[in-house]
Amino acid sequence: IAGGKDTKQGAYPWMAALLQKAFTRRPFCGGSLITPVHVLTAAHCVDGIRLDPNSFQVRIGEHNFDSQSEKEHRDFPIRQVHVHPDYVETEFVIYNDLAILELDSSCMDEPRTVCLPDEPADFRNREAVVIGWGVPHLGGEQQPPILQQVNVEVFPHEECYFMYGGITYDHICAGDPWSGGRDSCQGDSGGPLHVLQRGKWVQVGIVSYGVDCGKSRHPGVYMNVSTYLPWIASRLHPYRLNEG
Ligand code: 4AZ
Repeated sequence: IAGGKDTKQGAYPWMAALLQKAFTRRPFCGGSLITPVHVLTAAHCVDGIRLDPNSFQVRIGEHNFDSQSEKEHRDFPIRQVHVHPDYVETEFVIYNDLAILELDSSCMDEPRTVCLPDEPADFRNREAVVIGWGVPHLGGEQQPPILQQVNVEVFPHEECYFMYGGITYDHICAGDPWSGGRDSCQGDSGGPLHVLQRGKWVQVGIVSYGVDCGKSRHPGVYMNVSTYLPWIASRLHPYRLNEG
């Protein structure tokens, strides 16, 4: 996260950290709990792990990776990886960059899930929050131990298209419309972009890519959750979207 600040512990209980079992000190990607056993993330995060899901795990409830004291988190094995069938990376654009991980999560106590939009909607000009343990700048700097958050504005599709040719209505851009500075960055991929709507957090985007981080006129590119509701719902059986 560029230009962010520390989150409060427990503020985003649906935040998932994707971990290599061989290196659990920092996550390689984020994700979000959308049912008690399903994590929404980016396809480019997990495309490779389909080969060996046993060497990865999902951590829920982490806040500070460097703290020994607070042990609120739990790690879950991955039972199944569903990558969107039309996921593809071209030179300038990533299409359908989303995936769902099914967790092996018998008896998760009080799972807290994030809501998805009830129906397709346009969130242009809305203030949103993106969270993650990604780097603050591309190159050099390290991933922070504490989950970061930053406010970004959702761009109208036309403006996003103007800056990133090739994007579709399946993408949304979000960032600081004036000066840059506030953005997601490497390591935040797969994590949620959400808006507070009538007291509920609703996830509108999945961190996907961008040109650099926090550069003005180069907002972050997110997958537009709104346009994927049917596919997402189809992968959750027997669970349903926005239950509970
Ligand atoms: C990355 O490399 C990445 N500024 C993620 C998000 C953004 C840029 C790069 C958006 O994973």
